[in-house]
Amino acid sequence: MRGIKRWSDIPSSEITSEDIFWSRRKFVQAAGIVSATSLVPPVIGDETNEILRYQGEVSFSQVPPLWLTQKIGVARPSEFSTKEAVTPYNHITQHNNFYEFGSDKDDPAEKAVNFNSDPWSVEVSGEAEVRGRIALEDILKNHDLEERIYRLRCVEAWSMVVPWIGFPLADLVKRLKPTSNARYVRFETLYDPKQMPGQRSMFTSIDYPYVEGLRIDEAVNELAFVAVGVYGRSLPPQNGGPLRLVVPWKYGFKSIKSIARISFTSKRPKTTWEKANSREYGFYANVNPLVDHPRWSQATERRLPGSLFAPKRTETIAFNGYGPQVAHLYADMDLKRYY
Ligand SMILES: Nc1nc2c(c(=O)[nH]1)N[C@H]1C(S)=C(S)[C@@H](COP(=O)(O)O)O[C@H]1N2
Ligand SMILES: [Mo]
Repeated sequence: MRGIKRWSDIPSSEITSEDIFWSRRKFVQAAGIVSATSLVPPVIGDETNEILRYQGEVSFSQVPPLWLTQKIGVARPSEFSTKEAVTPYNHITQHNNFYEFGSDKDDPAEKAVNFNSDPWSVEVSGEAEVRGRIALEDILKNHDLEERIYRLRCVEAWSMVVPWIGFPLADLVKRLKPTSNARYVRFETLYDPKQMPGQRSMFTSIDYPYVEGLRIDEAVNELAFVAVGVYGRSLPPQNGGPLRLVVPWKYGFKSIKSIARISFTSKRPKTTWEKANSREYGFYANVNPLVDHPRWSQATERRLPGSLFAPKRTETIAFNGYGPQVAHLYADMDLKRYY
């Protein structure tokens, strides 16, 4: 295991200590809270003790179970969080890719409002000592939750900064005890056409259930994360509630939502986007400004939110800026070939 590192990956020209202070403070004010702590600027470069919370109104037909709300409520900040300004809650929850609920960015928020994910369980199979169906509560009871503010870079060349709540994927993988034959972890999204209109559509461009996968060494990297919340709340269905993957150094499509199955395999799983178009989407999908998508450049990205008249275009960084933590995983690979 490598030691915990502090963040120093953000070009200092892009963010000032004042930005950090005002982004947190504006957030707290917008939420209508005036607490003593909100008036005290955090010591820059130090961890603040509070996680970001969205206090505005949200309405979903499903109220998260109390134990989950309580568990999320005691999440702690993480050293791995970026200090960049976070994307507002409304953008994170209303600009989504979740083809099971439609292919327009505003489809998931609209069509997943009634998604019922309680009770939820995950079926574990394959090359692991622990197999079978595990209830969400049993998955979570062994893990303390933390907030990880990560950049999310979509292959479509937009990006956001998201305050996820969850726990390291490595801790779950270790608990499931993969055998020595396990070289990959395969994830599958729920298949439930009654609840997911995209799975009933005749015009779908991808196969369901949605499948993703990681090499085991990628899966146990300290940055690979399982999210169950965002902005101090449980994860809304459009963001992949109740349980999703977050792999911040890879294009967003690797961060599979609403996981219902996990299996350990000796062979590389066939993943959804690679199956749909292997020339455009690879298994690795590491963020890489030097390898363009066949139909567009990956050298820059549009940071959300931005307006048509004032788009925030920034340079895309290799491994989405997480190179110090993950570049060693690909040291002997030709990343132009294994895109
Ligand atoms: N099951 C499933 N997972 C998915 C997707 C999807 O369509 N279905 N879209 C992916 C893509 S392309 C991106 S960019 C992210 C978006 O996550 P967000 O909506 O929480 O920002 O989810 C990923 N996970
Ligand atoms: Mo994406």
